[in-house]
Order: sequence, then structure tokens, then C-alpha cells
Amino acid sequence: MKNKQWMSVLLGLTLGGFNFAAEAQTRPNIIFLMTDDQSIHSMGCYGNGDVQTPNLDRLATDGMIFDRHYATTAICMGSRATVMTGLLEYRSGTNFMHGHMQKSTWQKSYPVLLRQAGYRTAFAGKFGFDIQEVPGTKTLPVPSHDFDVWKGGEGQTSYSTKKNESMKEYADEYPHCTLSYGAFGRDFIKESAQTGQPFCLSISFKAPHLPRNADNRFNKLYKDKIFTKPDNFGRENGLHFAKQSHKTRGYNAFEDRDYDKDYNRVIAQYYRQVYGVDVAVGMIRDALKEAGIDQNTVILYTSDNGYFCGAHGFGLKALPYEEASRVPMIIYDPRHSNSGKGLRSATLTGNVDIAPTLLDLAGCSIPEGLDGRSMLSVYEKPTATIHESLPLINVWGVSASHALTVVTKDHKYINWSYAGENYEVTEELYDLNRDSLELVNMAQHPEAKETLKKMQKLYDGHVAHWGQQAVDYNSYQQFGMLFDRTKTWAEKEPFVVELDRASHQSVK
Ligand SMILES: [Ca+2]
Repeated sequence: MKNKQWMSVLLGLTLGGFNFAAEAQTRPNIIFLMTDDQSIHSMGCYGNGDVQTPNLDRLATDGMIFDRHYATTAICMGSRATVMTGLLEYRSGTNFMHGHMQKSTWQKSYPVLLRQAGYRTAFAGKFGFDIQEVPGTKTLPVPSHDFDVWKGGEGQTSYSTKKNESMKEYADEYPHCTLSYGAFGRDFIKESAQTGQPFCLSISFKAPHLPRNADNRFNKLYKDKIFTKPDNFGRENGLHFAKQSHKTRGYNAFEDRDYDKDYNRVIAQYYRQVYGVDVAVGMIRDALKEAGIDQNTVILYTSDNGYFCGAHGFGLKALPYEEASRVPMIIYDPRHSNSGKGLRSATLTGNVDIAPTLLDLAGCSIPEGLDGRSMLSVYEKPTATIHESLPLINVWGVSASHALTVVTKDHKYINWSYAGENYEVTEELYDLNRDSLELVNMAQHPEAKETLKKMQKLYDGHVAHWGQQAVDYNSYQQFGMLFDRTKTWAEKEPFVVELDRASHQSVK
């Protein structure tokens, strides 16, 4: 055996099977940044000329913007479970009002698999779900032991850095949590660069989630600014939505959260929260450059769900409309020849694709049967297709607001299946190319008849997949039936009554 091979064997034995020094040269570092409740309209690179997001805009120019990226479940807990696992909600088995993640599912999540593959892993910020050995048992402690460095927190975490136990050391310099995550990212990058081991840094920012606490150091930004409202702003632009959509906290939030009477003040504070994230992203990119590893570090930037911000007369998220379900996605791979061109892709992608993408970047085998696909083929060819359609799932909140939606590159079909009380099954169909603001429901238009049929067929396919693949706990199997267009309300109603009873007793 040649000397070089012997050296490799010796290193392998010493380091538990991984030759980290050699690996670091071939495998990229990975940084996955995710905000909480961030609308794409909060970013300059997505077309809002009123806001300042210079670091995010630069990241987008250096990398690629994904213009049709969706959260398949547009609410924190369900979305985060999907991001970690590459599984749709009914297969991750995880969301508010349903239940926690089973340990065997967590063990196939991207952070666990990347660490097994020799990556140095870190997590900071809002983790967003709990893990149980099996459903119905008590929740396990946060999985800090599954990361090399843990700076995460349970529940919603706090905007006050000193209240986030694992982040306290940053509280004096960065009393507001957003920049504390930038500072931690900087330190972790510096430290990791010295180890020679490839790393995966995941930061889940709390911003711009409620409450509207921006860092005081940005108080002067947007002071007295008058913002241009989106063209679908206000109640008058949501009258065509199904009645079921009005039975949500988001509908009430338009008034409760002052979008109707104090838009400039509330949106300025929201954009200030995003500005803090932008500064933190700048800190992280500066740290990469200083450590000399910026050319071998891939960055992904996204949000767990979108936010209405008053569009269609709604606040909050959860519903299948563009503002709540479509989210930012920027990928920057400095090693790729498509970088630095400011490219955009209109390919349909989703949060379900994140875990497979991160594993693909690391050269890991992607577990079989995931719902997501790697987005690297889109980075290679921005017109490539990886999904014909994606489901948008809402099984959170009151039963009347539950809906299953199918989105393709051209259309969106929503089926509101709740027909209790004074409601009836309602369909919505949007032509996303001609009507990106979703102002005209085409479901009853004769000219859209063929499209409606096609979308219904895709929808039925997703319902069938749900029926075959849903986990057999946390009430997910029943929903395959509840969304089935061939079943009558009389068949569904007993399950709805049971679900409502169970959801009141389970996860709060
Ligand atoms: Ca969220």
C-alpha cells in the first residue's frame, strides 16, 4: 500500500472513519437561514422598492432567487417539521393541534444525517417542535445532544437575548436576539474554519414573528415613511374568497393588528424586524470572508411561512393564498458557474425540498421515499422541473378553515371541504400567471372548465397519497377521507366532531 493510502487509513481510524481534513476540501460548508413569518414583500430583491434589505439583495444577486417557492404547511410547527425531514405534514405527523414528532422521524432529519456524515452541526434560534419516543408519551428534552453546538430554544423563544438561556453570553452586546444570532453565526464560522471539518450551521431567526419588537438601534429606519400598499390590500380584495377563509384568526387580524387603521406604523415595525435579519446575514457573510471559506460555503435563505400583512383583508398566515404560503428562497452556491448572474427561477419548489437539497449538497444519500426533491438541478438549470404539483395543507385552526390546495407552475386549486353549519363545499381556482394577486376566482368560469378538471385530478391524486401515506397517529389518517371529494358531509361529520373534541384535549 502506498504511503498516502496508509495515511488515509490512519486518519480514518483516528477520527472515527472520517478523514475530515480531506473531506473539508471536497464537501461544502452549509448555512441554512430561516426567518419566522416573513413575507416576500419585505425584500427588495422580491420587488419591494420601499424596503432596505441590502445584504439579502446581494445574496440574491450572488446566488439564485426562487420565485415560486411554497411552504406546504404555512404555519410554524408544521413547516419546521417538514423543513427538517423533507416530509409533508401528514407524514412528519407534526403540527399544532395534532401532536409532536416521533423520535424515529427526527432521526432521519437533515441535521442528524449530516452529523452522521461527518459534518460539524449547530442550531440556533426557535426550534419549533417537540420530540416524543412514540405518540402519546411525554415529550423528550430538546435534542441539543444531536448537534455539536446547540444555541436553540424551546417554544417561541424571546426577542430579549438574556431570556434565551443558550444565548445569554451575547446579551450584553446584542440585547435584541436577532443580531445575537448573527454574532453566534460569526463565532461558529470562525471556530469551524479552524477545525477543517465541514459544517452545517442552521439559524432559525425569531424575527419578524409577533410581537412587533424590532431592535431599538433601528428605530430611525422608516420613521414617518409612507408605504405603498400592495394592489390586493384590504377587505374589498378578499370578498371572492370562500366563506370558510373568514372563519380564521387571520381574517380578524386585519383589524385586530391594525392593518386597517395604522398600516404605515405596523408595516414599518415589521420591515425593521426584517432589516435586523438583513444585518445579521451581513455579519455572517463577512465572517465567511474573513475565515477564507466564503468560496466553499453554500447559503440557503427562506422563511417558515409567509404573512398577509393586510393583503385581501387578512393578517397572519396558515391559509393557502400566495401571501401566506409563498415564501422567500435564495440559494447561493459560490462554486457554481450560475452564481453571480442574478438569476431567478420560476420552477415550483417547496419547503419539503430543503432537507433533500442540504443532503445532496453534502453528497449524502437522500433517504428513499421523501416527498421533497433536491433543488440543485434547478440551480444547474433554472427551467428544470422537480414537481408537477405541490399540496398546500391547512389542518390547523377551526375545522371550517381546513383546506387542501394544489399548486402547479400555472394554477392554484383550493378545496374548502367543510360543509357543516351554514357552509358548503367551495372551490377556488386561480391563474397564477395572469392573476398573481389572486383577484379572480376562475372555478365557475366556463373558459376554465378544462383547467378545473385537470386541477381536480391532481387534487384527487394528493388525497389518495395522503390516504396511503399518512402516519397512523395524531389524527392524520382521517384527513385523507375528509378531503376526499367523493365522500358526503354525512360521512365526514362524525370525524370532524371527533377531531374537534380531540384537538381541544391535546396539543395547545
Ligand atoms: Ca412562522
